[in-house]
Amino acid sequence: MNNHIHWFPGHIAKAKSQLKEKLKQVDIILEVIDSRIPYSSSYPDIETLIGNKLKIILMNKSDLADTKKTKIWKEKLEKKYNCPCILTTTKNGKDTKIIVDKILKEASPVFEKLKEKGLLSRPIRTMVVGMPNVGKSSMINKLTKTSKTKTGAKAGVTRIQQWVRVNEKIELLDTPGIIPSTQDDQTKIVRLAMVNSISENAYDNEYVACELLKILDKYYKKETMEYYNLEGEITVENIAKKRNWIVKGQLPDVERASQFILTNFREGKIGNFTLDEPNDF
Ligand SMILES: Nc1nc2c(ncn2[C@@H]2O[C@H](COP(=O)(O)OP(=O)(O)OP(=O)(O)O)[C@@H](O)[C@H]2O)c(=O)[nH]1
Ligand SMILES: [Mg+2]
Repeated sequence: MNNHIHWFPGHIAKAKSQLKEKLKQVDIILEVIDSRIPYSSSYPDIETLIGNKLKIILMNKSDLADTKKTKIWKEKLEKKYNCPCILTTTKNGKDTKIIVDKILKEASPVFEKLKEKGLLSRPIRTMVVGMPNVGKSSMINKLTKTSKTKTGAKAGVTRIQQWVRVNEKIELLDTPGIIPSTQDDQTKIVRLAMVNSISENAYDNEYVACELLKILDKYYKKETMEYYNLEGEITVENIAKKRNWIVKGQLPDVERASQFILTNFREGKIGNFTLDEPNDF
């Protein structure tokens, strides 16, 4: 079977051109990435897209990631992009003050300049960008303490750009998740599929579940063996057999098991795991 994954729907192509148009109006970029795949969910060559705009990285879904590796990734990203990086989760509202303060601090030089020129002060305009499903809209709802933007557990929920106000000092622009149009780095795309950042129509569940199990076997063997109560190898077949999921011909129901494994991982049921190994990048 050809397992090459390619997903670049029309709404993403449109979102990218709209993002470039809006760039002139914004002072600072919040790039939201998924802490479980900090490398694979960072938009490659983001500078080409956003130019030299100020940037803050939010390593979101940190509640689902491996705390030790998250810390290493934070330092790596701060060094690489020369910008602040904040660990966040939208599961509580604890991070909102830190984010708001950081936006005010980072954007203050822009406003000092405007004041010097005698221009009227206006709210800081912040554009929230990132790959699909990383939690951009959820983060905006936390920051505004509302449900103004639509969220959902699949890729491509936000289809339009939308301005919302945090307070009299900050405005946020929610944007649809974007991915590059060329997807030569298949390791990256498969990892995006693992965390549900690309449409499930674009890949084969069994293939993605098998690739996920290879990573779990390498770095999180004990937790995975325990969660699935396995004695033998960590494979989709063995997980199906263990649960007595058998189809015609006494074969293990690999499709059912694959979906189950992906859901368990995405919900953090097996454990808090990071798939991009900091030392590999
Ligand atoms: N565990 C956990 N789940 C989160 C977090 N942030 C968002 N989610 C969940 O992730 C899913 C996607 O969230 P959205 O806010 O819709 O993501 P988005 O980046 O706006 O997605 P698109 O609009 O499709 O690009 C939802 O099911 C959220 O509940 C987080 O910090 N931790
Ligand atoms: Mg959204």
